[in-house]
Amino acid sequence: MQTHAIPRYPDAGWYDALERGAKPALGEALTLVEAGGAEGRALLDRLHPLGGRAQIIGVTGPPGSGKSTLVNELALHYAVAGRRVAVVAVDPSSPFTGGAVLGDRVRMARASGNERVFIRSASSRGRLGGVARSTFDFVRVFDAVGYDPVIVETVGIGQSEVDIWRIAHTPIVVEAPGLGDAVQAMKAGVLEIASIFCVNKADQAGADAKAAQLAELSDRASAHTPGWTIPVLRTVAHEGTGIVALAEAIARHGDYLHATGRFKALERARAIAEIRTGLEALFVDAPMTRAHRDGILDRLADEVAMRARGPASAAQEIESRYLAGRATSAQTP
Ligand SMILES: Nc1nc2c(ncn2[C@@H]2O[C@H](COP(=O)(O)OP(=O)(O)OP(=O)(O)O)[C@@H](O)[C@H]2O)c(=O)[nH]1
Ligand SMILES: [Mg+2]
Repeated sequence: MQTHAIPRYPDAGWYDALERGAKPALGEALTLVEAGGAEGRALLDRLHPLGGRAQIIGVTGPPGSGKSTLVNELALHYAVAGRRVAVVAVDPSSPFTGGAVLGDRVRMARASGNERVFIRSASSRGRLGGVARSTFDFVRVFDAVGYDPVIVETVGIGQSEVDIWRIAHTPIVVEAPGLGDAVQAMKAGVLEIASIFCVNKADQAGADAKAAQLAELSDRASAHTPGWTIPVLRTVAHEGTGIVALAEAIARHGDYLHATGRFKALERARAIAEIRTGLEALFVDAPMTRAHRDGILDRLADEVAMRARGPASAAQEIESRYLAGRATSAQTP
């Protein structure tokens, strides 16, 4: 086999390697878009026309229900079938304290060693709003360079995770016996948009009760999805049991989305969410990050917490320091 030097960004050879989905170029591309600079944005726009084919699978559920283990098995299933599959593991840790998904690295070790699987975690890396934007952007890159499906794993409890969840074509809720409360999750709006329910840890006591609970929710939720009955599946992720049936249900759901035109409708909804995220990046995340860097956020936080001024006035100060020029030019056509 001939050996070539690894093409460098931004040579033409690098783009070719990226568009073929080559791992080194892909890793660099993700780092570039994650940095959020002009180069990353230009790259995303360049890749944009290539995308729109991948089925995006969202996997959410309470902590410890076995999502990462399940995603690992699912990714291997697709890899064995000859597909290239990407996993985005969303780390919802605080933007300024950082965090790691060490457990996930262990749980997904098997799949990450496979040449057809690319796993990347999205964390906020010190920037507010970074998780949602990184996740959107990573999914777009993977889709553009031929990874299909793209699986996004996120803990489904907070509001921001629900937002990330909305980019999925096929949202799957993973519950486990004795863990989490389906009704509680429903309050967070997660179950309302599920396409597939999965009772993982079906080897444990209480699986029947959990399945019965989800079947009841499926009856109610399926009323909102004409033509699609939300299946309640059982898996034992660490043994790989039930993975084939899960993959079949995901494929059927993909067919349903295309046949009913819902795939296109979801793409449009995602476009709006991405435009919003882009605006938030410009008008919220960027000034907050700069204020943090300049020490102004700290001072304002103290002043507001000590009741020396109101939060609106603090927001006003950040606006006039970092956005005033922008606002004026935005208002002038
Ligand atoms: N008995 C049993 N254990 C399982 C099963 N699936 C996963 N586990 C175990 O459950 C634990 C949690 O699994 P994870 O895959 O990390 O769960 P998770 O939902 O990704 O957890 P977070 O990412 O922290 O929210 C691990 O120790 C797994 O080995 C299963 O089907 N049965
Ligand atoms: Mg996990």
